[in-house]
Amino acid sequence: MGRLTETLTKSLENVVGEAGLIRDSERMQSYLSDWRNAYRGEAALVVRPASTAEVAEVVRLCAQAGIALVPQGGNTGLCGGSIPDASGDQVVLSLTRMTQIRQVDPGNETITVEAGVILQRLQEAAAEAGRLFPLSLGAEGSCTVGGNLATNAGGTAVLRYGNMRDLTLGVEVVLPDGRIWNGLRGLRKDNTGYDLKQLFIGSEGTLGIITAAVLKLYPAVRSRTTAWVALPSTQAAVDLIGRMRGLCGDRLTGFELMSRQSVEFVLRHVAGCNDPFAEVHPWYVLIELSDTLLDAPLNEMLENGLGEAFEQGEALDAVVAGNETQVAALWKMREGISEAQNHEGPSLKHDISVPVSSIPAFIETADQQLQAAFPGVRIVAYGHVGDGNLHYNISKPVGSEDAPFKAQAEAIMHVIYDVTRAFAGSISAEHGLGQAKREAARRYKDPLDLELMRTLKQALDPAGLMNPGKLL
Ligand code: FAD
Ligand code: 2HG
Ligand code: ZN
Repeated sequence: MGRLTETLTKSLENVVGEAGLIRDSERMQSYLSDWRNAYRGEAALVVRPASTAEVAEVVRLCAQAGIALVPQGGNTGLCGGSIPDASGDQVVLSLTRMTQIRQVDPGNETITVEAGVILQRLQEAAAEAGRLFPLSLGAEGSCTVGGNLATNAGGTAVLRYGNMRDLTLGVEVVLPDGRIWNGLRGLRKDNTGYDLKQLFIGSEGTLGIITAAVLKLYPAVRSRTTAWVALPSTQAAVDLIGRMRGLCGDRLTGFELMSRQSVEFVLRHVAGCNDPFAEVHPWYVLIELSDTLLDAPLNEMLENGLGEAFEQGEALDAVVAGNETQVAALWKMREGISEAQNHEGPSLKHDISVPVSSIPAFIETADQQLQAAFPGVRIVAYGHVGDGNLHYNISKPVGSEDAPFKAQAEAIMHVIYDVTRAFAGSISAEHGLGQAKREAARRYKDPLDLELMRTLKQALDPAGLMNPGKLL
């Protein structure tokens, strides 16, 4: 790897202007660690190009000099993928100045946006056009389209609309040598060979810099109903989602599972959250139904489904939000878990997926093995039931110190990932591998998967300058 020289810095400044370069150590800090402070690195420079042409020129100049680049969007990723290493030789390439909404095409039901557009801004732009962009996740006020694409983000509406891969028709990418690949096609049918865009989606910045994308739009939602339901078990959650799907079909747009431990953390740490029930229950789900029709009879459907669930013993208690404020309050309890867990000391995150039907057995097995091997650790299990995606996170035992708990992190991870493997699951459902799970992937992924991935990496980035040390 090369090192940044004063001459190259000057050349980069000529490309991006003074506003596009950060050299000052204090101003650089927010680009060098993630929001949890779980990962920290150093950088020679932060470059913030404002157009695809500028990105291409920055990449070309760095490639010539052998300088490694770390693409970064909103820096909300949970696996340290956007954080440079400790060498201080890497350059952070931030896309946050690329914020144009290039085109809204209602006839084609598409929107073309640049990589630095914040997800929430994209949702708003879709709404302004009378449409829905359905990707939704807790970090939507800060994460960017480029980061969503590079991690193939999921979130809370995947059961109805799919993840970022499913929502994308085309991408524009600056390749590791600085050439611009224009894959910005808004086509739903295109069988002219390999689907190249899919290579870049989920590649976590290791194959090129995504600069723009053509994304699918959906009809706007005009009716919505949201409920918070207490359940006796995780099997009840699996039964209930099947029941609600049978009754409501695609109107089921959210089904989020939370353990009591997760909810307790939120009640303790997130201002304005209150338990809707007087009694304590072991599990909860947040159910959302939505429809494009105004005044769709969603409450009736929900009540029918819940009525059956109460009869079958699947549900123990339920509240239905009566207005938008109550809807927001219920979602805040769900979306607040990640932040709340930070207040309980270091959290070990395991973003796993198993077949939906295996969720109860997975949780039972992992709980038993963990409690036997690491007595007192607190299991914070929650997630997106419809996708089989659990955030099976762990907090340290009450009253214990951080250091001995952190020392057990790898052993805890192996217990959880061994159980995940036993249920034919994935060790990263939606957050990616980044630097956090690179080693785990070597242990848990098929060696041939890894070999094929290395072949692609070698073909596209032979010098290894795109986000080295991440994913592979
Ligand atoms: P960053 O964190 O900046 O980068 C993430 C990765 O993408 C890095 O490897 C980086 O190098 C690469 N990258 C970024 N931009 C580009 C680009 N333009 N070209 C190439 N590579 C690039 N994720 C989910 O899937 N579902 C959730 O429900 C969810 N909830 C979250 C809740 C909270 C509170 C938080 C903090 C995070 C959550 N996430 C969730 C994590 C999620 O991955 C990110 O929020 C988001 O997708 C990353 O976007 P970003 O712009 O912040 O990317
Ligand atoms: C969520 O679903 C996110 O809330 C974050 O994916 C999960 O913090 C986590 O572990
Ligand atoms: Zn999630």
